[in-house]
Amino acid sequence: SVGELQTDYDVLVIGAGLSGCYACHRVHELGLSVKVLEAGTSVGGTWYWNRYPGARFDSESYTYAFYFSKELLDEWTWTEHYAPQTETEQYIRFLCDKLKLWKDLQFNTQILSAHWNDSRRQWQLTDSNGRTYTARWLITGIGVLSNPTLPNVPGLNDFKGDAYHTSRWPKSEVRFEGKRVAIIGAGATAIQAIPEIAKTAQSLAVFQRTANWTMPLRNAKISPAEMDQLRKGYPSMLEQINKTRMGFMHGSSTKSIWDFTPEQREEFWDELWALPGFPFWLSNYQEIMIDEKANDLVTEYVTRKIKERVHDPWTADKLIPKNHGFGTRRVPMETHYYEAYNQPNVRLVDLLETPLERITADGLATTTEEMQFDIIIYATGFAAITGAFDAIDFRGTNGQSLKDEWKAGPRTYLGLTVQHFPNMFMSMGPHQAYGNIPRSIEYAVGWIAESIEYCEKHKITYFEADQEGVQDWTDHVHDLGKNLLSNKVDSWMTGVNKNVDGMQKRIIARYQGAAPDFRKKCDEVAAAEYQHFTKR
Ligand code: NA7
Repeated sequence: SVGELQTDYDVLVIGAGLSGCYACHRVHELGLSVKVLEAGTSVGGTWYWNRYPGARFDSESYTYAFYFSKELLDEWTWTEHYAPQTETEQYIRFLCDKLKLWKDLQFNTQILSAHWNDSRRQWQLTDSNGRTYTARWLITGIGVLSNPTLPNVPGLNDFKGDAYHTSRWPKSEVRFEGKRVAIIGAGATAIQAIPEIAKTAQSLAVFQRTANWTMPLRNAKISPAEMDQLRKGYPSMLEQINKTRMGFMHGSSTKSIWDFTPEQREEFWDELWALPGFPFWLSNYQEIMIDEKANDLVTEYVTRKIKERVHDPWTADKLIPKNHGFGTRRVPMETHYYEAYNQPNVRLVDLLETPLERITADGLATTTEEMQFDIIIYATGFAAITGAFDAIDFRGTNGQSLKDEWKAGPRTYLGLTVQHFPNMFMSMGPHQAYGNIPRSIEYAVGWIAESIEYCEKHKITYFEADQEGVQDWTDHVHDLGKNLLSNKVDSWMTGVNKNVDGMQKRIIARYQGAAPDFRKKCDEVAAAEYQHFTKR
């Protein structure tokens, strides 16, 4: 019988980031065998790859982490309110030590394909060296922003200097002293990196296509006494996080912008602006993400903030986004970003006016200028969300490819499973609640582990989302996104990447309801013995 067919492992996990590490732990608790296959040389995922200067959390460290173990919470110390990449990478290594995960993590293993074998009811994965791995269950922990992309211009291989994508940053230190540096991109990554690079580079030219709205991060060190207080506060923090829409401490406001005078609004915005982190975006008036008139008002407020800080009027004007309102794309957090443009060694180039034409042997060329550089940094982002899946040849029942299945946009059941892909679960796949990603991962992986436990207990060897479940969920996710201004703008959040064929059109890639509603729905499905799953 099917049950007697051997597999290498009970469970295979792709990716050793936060998802993969926690999945490994949960599978250990089930007493099943597991292997986590990771392309990098060690753990960390996003926090392994993105080691560019200035890389750090935009979310409070103590909320952007796991909460499942009191011991881990008690023993880990954060030293900054918004942890730098190095500290987060250490945190993930600490998890692996404490949870004894290392023996089941396999590095330098890039998975190229994952094929379902219907008659054997198992997954077979193949890595870039042709090695294969089989398991009855597959969990993907391949990330949301993990498949980096470069500009689609000619000459990328011609450049003789050093070139780096920010998410493929070398482990050895990159020094900028005496160097002419170019950075392409103006997203969250570039906005963190630019002020850091500007400190030492001989010159830094920023090549910006679309400007982004930002907010001040206002990072600070955490003293040991403060960390003690934070630790005592974990239970109430968790309670608060579990209530909010995005899984952060900052809840949505119930205030209507139209109930207040311009002076009162100004006062409210000044208060929010003075707070560290996300509140100005997440706790603003309830209409700002759905009503263009309300959005125009807040956009005007942030415009003034930029003008106050950038000395050169031409540069200030270029740093003000023209084609989208505040908050309709992911809002990067900044530290001395605008001040960097006041330094004599920093120059902004507007690629909307003079587009990038090609990379050359000694620099790059726009439509009007050829420039020489020693280092080119690509802060050009990712084939986001579905892009991580596109990088692996997933084949389900009847050899069905996942790329084809999602040709017109992702179709999932609960963002956790896909029809025609039995026994496969996604942590942070499309149509999941994002926001506070570690909190979402903790929930998703928990749900997945419980599903596998249920199947094992009931001798279910085939577990597949059905057509109706997928249709209803996909419709529901689309409905939730209907009125949001963010869905009318090109960004990674709407699945657009102009460098990639097939990613030119906006899609609904994320669940945009409230995180507590998402969890409630998934809990209900599980409680109803996995409604809309085919179980054999
Ligand atoms: P993003 O936010 O996707 O930003 C990528 C940036 O690169 C963005 O400014 C792009 O401009 C720019 N880009 C991409 N391709 C080109 C070309 N060909 N020419 C010029 N400029 C280009 O990625 P990040 O890494 O900054 O941040 C990712 C997320 O990580 C972030 O939102 C946080 O959630 C954490 P465009 O906007 O397309 O005009």
